[in-house]
Amino acid sequence: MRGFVILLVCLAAGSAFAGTIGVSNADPFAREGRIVGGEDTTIRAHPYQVSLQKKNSNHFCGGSIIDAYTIVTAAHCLVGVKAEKIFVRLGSTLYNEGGRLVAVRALAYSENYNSKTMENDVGILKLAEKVEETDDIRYIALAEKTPETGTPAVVTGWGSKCYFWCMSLPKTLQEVLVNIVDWKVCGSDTYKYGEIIYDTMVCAYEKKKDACQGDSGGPLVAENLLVGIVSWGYACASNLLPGVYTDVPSVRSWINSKSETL
Ligand code: 4AZ
Repeated sequence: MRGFVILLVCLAAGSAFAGTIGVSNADPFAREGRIVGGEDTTIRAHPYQVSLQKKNSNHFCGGSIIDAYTIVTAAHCLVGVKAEKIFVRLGSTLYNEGGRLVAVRALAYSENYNSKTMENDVGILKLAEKVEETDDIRYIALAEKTPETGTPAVVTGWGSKCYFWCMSLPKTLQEVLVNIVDWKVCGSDTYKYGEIIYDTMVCAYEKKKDACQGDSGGPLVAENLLVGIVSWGYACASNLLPGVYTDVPSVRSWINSKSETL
C-alpha cells in the first residue's frame, strides 16, 4: 500500500513535470521531431492539420482548421505567445515548406485553462486571411459526444519521435492509430494516472504509440470528427500511461462562442 502511494505521488509529480514542459519551457518553439511509433502520412489524408510556427518555419505546435478563419489548438501552446509573431502553415505534408503560410490576426485561450491540472487546455487562432477548402485544406467538425472507450482514433503531427534524446527532425507529417479511453477509465486502476484525469480530458492509448512533445495542440480524430486536442502525458508511449487530450465535447461551447467574438 505504501509503495502504491509513493508510486502515485511520483506519477502526480511526473505529470506536473510533463505539463510544465508543454507550458513554460524556456523555448517552447524549440520542440521538433515526430509522433512515437507512427508512420509517414500526407496532408491530403489529414487536411485539417496545421503547423503553428515562428519565423523561419520553426514549428512549435499543431492545430486543426475548423472554418475559413479559425484554428483550434491547445492553450499551453499559446501562453506568452503574441499573434503577430506566429504563422500557420496549412495544406502541406512538410512543416517547413509548401502549402500556405498565413499570418494570425488574433488568439485566445480558455479563461478556465489551469496550467497545474491542465484542465481546459484549449485555444483558438483567427487567421488574417480567409482559407477556402481544397484537396489539401479542409475544415473538421467538432465532436459533440466523447466516443466510447475502445473507439479507434488517429493522432497526427510533427512532434517528437521519442521522449529522451531524440535527435531526428523529420519534416513529414506522422500519423499513429490509438484507441479512445474515456476520462473515467483513464483515471481508473486499469491505467496508472489515478485522480489526475479530469472530465475536460480524454485519453487515447495503444502500446508503444503516442503523441509527444511538439504534437501538442494537434488533432485526435475519430469517426471523422475532432474529438481531442493533444495536451499532455507522463512521458510518451509509456506502458499504461495513455496520451491525454482535451476533450473537445467539453470545450466545444467555449470554442464556438469565442470564435464568434474574437
Ligand atoms: C508535451 O509535452 C506532450 N504523450 C504532449 C503529448 C504527450 C506528452 C507530452 C503525450 O507537449
